Amino acid sequence: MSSNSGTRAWQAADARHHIHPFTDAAALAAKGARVIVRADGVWIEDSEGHRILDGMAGLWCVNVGYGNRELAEAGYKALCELPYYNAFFETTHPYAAELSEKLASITPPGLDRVLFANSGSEANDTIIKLTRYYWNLQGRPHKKIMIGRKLGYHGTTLGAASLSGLTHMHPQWDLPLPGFVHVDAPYWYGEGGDLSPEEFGLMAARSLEAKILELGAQNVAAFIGEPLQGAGGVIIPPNSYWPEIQRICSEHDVLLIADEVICGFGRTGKWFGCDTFNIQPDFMTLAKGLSSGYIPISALMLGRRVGDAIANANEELVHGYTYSGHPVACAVALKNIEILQRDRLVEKAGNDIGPYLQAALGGLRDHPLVGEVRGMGMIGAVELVADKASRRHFAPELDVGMRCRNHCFSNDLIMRAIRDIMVVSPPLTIERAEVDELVRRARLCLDLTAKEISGL
Ligand code: PXG
Repeated sequence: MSSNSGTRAWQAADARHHIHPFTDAAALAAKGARVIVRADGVWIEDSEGHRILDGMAGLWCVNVGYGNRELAEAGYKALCELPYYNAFFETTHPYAAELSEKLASITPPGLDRVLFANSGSEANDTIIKLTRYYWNLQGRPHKKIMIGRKLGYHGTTLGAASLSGLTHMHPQWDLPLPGFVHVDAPYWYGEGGDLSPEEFGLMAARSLEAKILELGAQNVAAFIGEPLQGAGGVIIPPNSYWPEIQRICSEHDVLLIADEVICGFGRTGKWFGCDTFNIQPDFMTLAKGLSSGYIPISALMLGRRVGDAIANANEELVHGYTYSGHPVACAVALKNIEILQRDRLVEKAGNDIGPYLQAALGGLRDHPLVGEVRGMGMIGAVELVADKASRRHFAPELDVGMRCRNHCFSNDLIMRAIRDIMVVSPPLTIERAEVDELVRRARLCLDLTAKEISGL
């Protein structure tokens, strides 16, 4: 699959018929989308034969890297044996039963029950429903308000987008829905001013307490947060933040939801962000790394109090998707977890390739555009600023991050630009030489960006 005429035909078909996610359709149609035809390891290849270093593991999801035959074979075997069956009417299948048990064993203690869905958005939507149901079961039907955070990302269904605090996600759809509010993010580099990170972390956490008191704890159902915020700009909370959030949720009887869609399955250097930050949640959202993105599947883990309440409700749970716990998806997820365990990929993210990646990215600190390099495990961010000392950003209309991203794209490197924050989140299987190459290309693109903006 590599030819110029093929490229043009695919681009034309795509431009005419395919509406892309998070994309200005007309602008892309005028340019033509880059056609990705295959992938292996940390490399993707386009229809013109360019090999591109994928510093983002797709959309933060291909944790075991591309081209893993074992995952392909696990999916194929399940497709042959049991291509479909469901768990609606008194049936189950080995794949869902085994994956449920496996997830209960690898997630933190207490998270022993699971529901399956097909995407992070669906899983978070399901959590909104179960949160409502839980408080109804407790005889406290007024506890319904959901609190998310500014710069939080939880998906794009009506409910998940309402939880999200990236404000550009709301106006097109008249969101957020009633009953969804947002509090401060622990974004010290951008908003911490003269406070120390620890002071700022406490302050950001206490914006949750202030909001609960303002709304009345009797009306607040749950707080949702990503252990570290991914799509909001790789915001790593100061150490003071999560213990204070945990105290506040517990004191005010507010359920705590950890959205692990990006953090889960080794990304932060431990199995879950909750392990890294020592969080004890009532719900945990899993997707992406659960199957390394090879097939759509998501899961939500229930902590003891919600799990017990729902499992012992003695009535039908009126919820489910045709593809909840799809056998092929469960088979791939099971094999994926087996590979992560067998090849010690999470441990390596924590104490081998992860620290190597962080040190290599840290080498970019001396670049004139770079205000901060931060990261942990296999996630990293390079924040570009106009002035290092005062942490002053460029004017948003200069689109410095997008300019840098475009240079990366032209130089066969995928980095994600979030505002002026350049993000990497490569497969956990990336090798040291590939990390070096990633950082070499990143520096080149930072140079090109600096040159471009100096001419503006
Ligand atoms: N929660 C978190 C923390 C996420 O990062 C979702 C939920 C939603 O998952 P689904 O499977 O419904 O997409 C996500 C997804 C980006 C980007 O460019 C990030 C995500 C998805 C697409 C793009 O940063 N995160």
